[in-house]
Amino acid sequence: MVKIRSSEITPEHLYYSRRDFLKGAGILTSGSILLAACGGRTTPVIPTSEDETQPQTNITVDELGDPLTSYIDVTNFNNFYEFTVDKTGVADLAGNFRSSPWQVEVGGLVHNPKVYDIDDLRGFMHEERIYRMRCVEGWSMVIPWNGFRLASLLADVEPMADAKYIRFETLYDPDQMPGQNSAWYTWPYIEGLRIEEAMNNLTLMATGLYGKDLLAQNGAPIRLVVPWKYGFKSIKSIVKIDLVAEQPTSLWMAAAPNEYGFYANVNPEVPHPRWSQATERRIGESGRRETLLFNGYTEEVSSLYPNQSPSIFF
Ligand SMILES: Nc1nc2c(c(=O)[nH]1)N[C@H]1C(S)=C(S)[C@@H](COP(=O)(O)O)O[C@H]1N2
Ligand SMILES: [Mo]
Repeated sequence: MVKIRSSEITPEHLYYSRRDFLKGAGILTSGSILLAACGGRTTPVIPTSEDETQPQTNITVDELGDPLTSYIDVTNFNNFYEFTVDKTGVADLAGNFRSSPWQVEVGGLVHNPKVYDIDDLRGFMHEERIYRMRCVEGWSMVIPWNGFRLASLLADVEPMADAKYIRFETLYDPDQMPGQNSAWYTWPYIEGLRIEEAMNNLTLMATGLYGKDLLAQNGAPIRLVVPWKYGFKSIKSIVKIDLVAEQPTSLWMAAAPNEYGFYANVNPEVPHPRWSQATERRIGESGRRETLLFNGYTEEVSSLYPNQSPSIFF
């Protein structure tokens, strides 16, 4: 059950640069600006039925001993702006989302471009991975994902030598995703990784959680999970993956270039321009926890960033 006060959460979208504000204000009434600014407010979620098909996992804690976040919370407290900026309203609005049939087109600078049916992707070796997820807003969860390594998919398409980055794209379908009518953002949602980050053992393409197929609110049928970076990098409901030579511009970089950079590696000592990142609220717990460098995955990822320059924390 999510019990969390709005004062503990800092919505990602609250303020914009003057340029973006003017762009939005030309289209929206002042009333809707106010509404958007309240979008991060949260109310307790009441499960609608006892019949939540029981999630399956034998694991109860992560490698640090932190308990898993409940299935109810993982599936009812979400950031998915294609539906709504209200975290407790995503599950309901995503209820009729069609995640099948689904294809993922993988191309760009590869020798072997392919269009995968989602069932083809189920053929990649699936594993269970328990990861902490730290949202840039200052809340976090521990989630048992099911998925396969992005490295396996990349090996299948054979990146060319000049492929330096990967660009991911979410479905664009405003009829199903009403939030995509919002003029505040440049849809579709885009994210990117450096190729070495994509190849890292931790980088997962998730198709399920708690042993069940992903629900729409968590990014069905397939999403990225990059646990050492802020949650917004873990793009949902992916339809297109391109290997590219230049660093992609993400939706968040375009929306608020002073606030969200390309790397977004978790670091408690580097505040967001509008709030501290030193602590976080673990959903389901009271009080706050200290945020860990690289979200606790330093050992696994530090070789990616040999000189730890400040730019990798923005
Ligand atoms: N396409 C898309 N992917 C997205 C988002 C989004 O709004 N759209 N939100 C991101 C943010 S800010 C977070 S914290 C995580 C939340 O994932 P969850 O709802 O499955 O916990 O998804 C990320 N992926
Ligand atoms: Mo987030």
